[in-house]
Amino acid sequence: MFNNKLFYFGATIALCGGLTSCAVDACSFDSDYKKADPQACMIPAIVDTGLIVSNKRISRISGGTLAISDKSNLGADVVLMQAGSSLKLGTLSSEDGMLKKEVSAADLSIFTVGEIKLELQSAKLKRKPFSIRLYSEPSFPTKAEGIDWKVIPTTMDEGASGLDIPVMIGITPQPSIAVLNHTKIANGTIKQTIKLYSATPVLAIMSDNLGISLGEEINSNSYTGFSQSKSGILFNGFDAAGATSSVSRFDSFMGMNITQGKFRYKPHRITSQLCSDINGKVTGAIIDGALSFFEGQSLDTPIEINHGDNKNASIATLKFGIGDLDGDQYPDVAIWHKLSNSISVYTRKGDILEWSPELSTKLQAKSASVLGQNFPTAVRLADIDRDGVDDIILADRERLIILPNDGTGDYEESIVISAIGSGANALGPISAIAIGQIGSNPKSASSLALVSSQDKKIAVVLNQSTE
Ligand SMILES: [Ca+2]
Ligand SMILES: [Ca+2]
Repeated sequence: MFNNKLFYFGATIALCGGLTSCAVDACSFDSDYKKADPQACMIPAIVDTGLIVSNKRISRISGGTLAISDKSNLGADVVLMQAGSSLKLGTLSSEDGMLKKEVSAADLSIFTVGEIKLELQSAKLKRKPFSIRLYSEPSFPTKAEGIDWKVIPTTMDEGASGLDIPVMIGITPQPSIAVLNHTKIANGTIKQTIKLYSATPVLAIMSDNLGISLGEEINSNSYTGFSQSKSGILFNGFDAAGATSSVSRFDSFMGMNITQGKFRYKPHRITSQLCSDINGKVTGAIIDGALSFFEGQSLDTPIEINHGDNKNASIATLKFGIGDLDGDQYPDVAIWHKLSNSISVYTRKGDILEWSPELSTKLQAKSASVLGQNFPTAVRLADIDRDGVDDIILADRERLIILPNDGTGDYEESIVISAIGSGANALGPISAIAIGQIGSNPKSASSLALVSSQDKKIAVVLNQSTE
């Protein structure tokens, strides 16, 4: 065979020898070359484009359209599958291998939100199933007079010379909403108070301010910061009767220097933000102005961070969120970069957190375009549409912005709520966001609790999406 090729190659060159111009065609190298049969000389034009699916997400509430194409699998059946349930969408055209199918919410009712597989059956060429995410879009009331959300003005603490300033907010598993307030008192120092608002039923909190006094708080549980539990964000508390080493980890908040009871808050480190993923595997904190990440929910074991070729990286960032953005069950980190006003993603590679170009490129562009000239005041990650991967939730002055994530680094849509409330009932610039389940409906999707430090108000925004 090899000799054959050489022979034909040699013959062609020889024939060309005396001419001024001579094309050596590709067939010259083929042992099956037959001058009498030019058709046989053509290189087979099979270009396998693979299985192409138009979108990676489809709404469980409103359905959508899926366009599927596979030129190598004409006539194959297209089936959606999830844990024993399957739905045949149709058959790829025997002419062009395409199928366009409108899928209704009723069609999708056999599936639950999360990952489903799109498979080809009776296919000539075997394909890896294509992963689609079924989501349930959040549904927020848009009118201020809507009964499901309300702005709550925070109250003045007894003995304080200044107003309470809410700085952090969390949703506890009970569920209730916890707000960390800073209050200036007479001698000029800052003390930490905590108010808990019962959230069941939500309307009840609006009229009853269930503030807990500082004394009560110290005698039972004290809270030092925010972390997250399986049910949402909560203050990371410690029991006053059984102090653990974790107490000294959160030396001070926002410049506080306080000594209370037998616990000493050391002033040498200022932790202004604290947040972990929902399972407590990674914690991020801004300590003395620098962002650091740690193993677990303590601040003992730092995780090295590698910015790689991320041109947007800046260490001066003050906003970040932790969650699972690619669905591998391991927490990823989203960091806002001040220089480019964009957000990028870092994933765990062994012992370090490494910049992920795959998960960052489109998000950097999307976040920069949606933010425009405004810097975000809060960045959080949570699965607001329950498709199994966390979404990016941002505040940018009065705006609440949700960037639904498809798990592969693409962010096609964005949900922008231009303001929470209006007139006297407006929340004002949002300074902190908490996401978790609120309300009595266990099927309800995650809701939002928002703080405006500037306006000294908090707001509860119920997500009414129940699939
Ligand atoms: Ca992950
Ligand atoms: Ca999601």
